[in-house]
Amino acid sequence: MAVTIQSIEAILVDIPTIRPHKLSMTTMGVQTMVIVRMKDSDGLEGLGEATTIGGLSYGPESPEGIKLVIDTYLSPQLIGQPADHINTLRVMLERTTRGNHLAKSALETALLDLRGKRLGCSVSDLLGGAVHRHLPVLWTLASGDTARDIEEALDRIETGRHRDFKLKIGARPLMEDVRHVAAVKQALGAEASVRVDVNQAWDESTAARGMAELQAAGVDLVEQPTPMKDHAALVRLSRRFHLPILADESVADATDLFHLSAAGFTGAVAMKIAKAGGPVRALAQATVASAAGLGLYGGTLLEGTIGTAASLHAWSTLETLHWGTEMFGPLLMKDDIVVRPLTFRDNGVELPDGPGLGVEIDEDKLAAYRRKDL
Ligand code: MUC
Ligand code: MG
Repeated sequence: MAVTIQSIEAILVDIPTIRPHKLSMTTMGVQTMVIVRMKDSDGLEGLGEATTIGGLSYGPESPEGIKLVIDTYLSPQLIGQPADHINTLRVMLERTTRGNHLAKSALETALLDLRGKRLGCSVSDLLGGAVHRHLPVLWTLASGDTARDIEEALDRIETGRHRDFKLKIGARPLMEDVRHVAAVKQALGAEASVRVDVNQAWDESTAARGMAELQAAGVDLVEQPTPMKDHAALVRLSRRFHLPILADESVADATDLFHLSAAGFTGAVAMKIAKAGGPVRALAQATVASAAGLGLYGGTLLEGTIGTAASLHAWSTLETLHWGTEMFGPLLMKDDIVVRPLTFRDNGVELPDGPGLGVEIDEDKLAAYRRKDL
């Protein structure tokens, strides 16, 4: 008899960050994870996770909304269905429920974890097999203070934790941001790659000036300088400067990327399992990027260990990640809810061993950090 989905629980978990994380749209002091626990009729459990950044400041899905959508709309469709039919279940949810990609990503992750555990293989095996078992990981500097950012970066370089850095800018006046970035780049030297993420904060003319200044300061990559829907601005900027652009909010899935590329965009794309609605559709974006000659980057919505592991299993199946990854989410949080945290070393992270995601919940930690009133 087919193994069916028996129960799905969506749990809100709040963990403070190690320091305030300042982005152009908000400052985070805590990260909220929606942890999905999906049980099948044999009692096996699959884990999934959805996060966003600063409640609703990043996009239209909030942690509380994700839990509500899973509990009220998505779980009732999945309960009783064969747990192994992952593609069929994805198609079904796409037909019945628009958007809600973060919630769908958490559920697809749990289905993949469950299937991997059943077959005794890892999620990357389910996706065709890992090409790499160690993936590069950068660190995001976002304390809001230049001296503190430099100190933090030098510590990460010295300990072999990270060698590449992404600076969050866009909240301050342009030239203040440029001076901040130039000072960090100068302090870190030629060996360290310094990139910036503007999170849509600039209009096109500010972006043009900013890119000229950042190019001169030795920055390697500018992420999402202009508003997500303004594809034309991204195309024009990418053709005007040799400093490459990383498209993030503008490209949720393969279709977005196809349109951006067909319009003449050159540069790279930040894949995120959350934006795409799960690991499988995130990898479809990689196929479009490769065909279009765009660079690949493994992106995060600052997930904890479960969502980070799911992303790593997906990115590990790709031959080349031109700009590496930013899968540092667990390191931004003060604590973890898993038994064995990921191993970060040599400017990167190890792909966890299976079965499934290779991640196990620490029940005491989960009980301590789960939100009590929901
Ligand atoms: C984003 O916009 O890229 C990734 C790293 C970080 O600090 O924020 C995220 C989201
Ligand atoms: Mg970004």
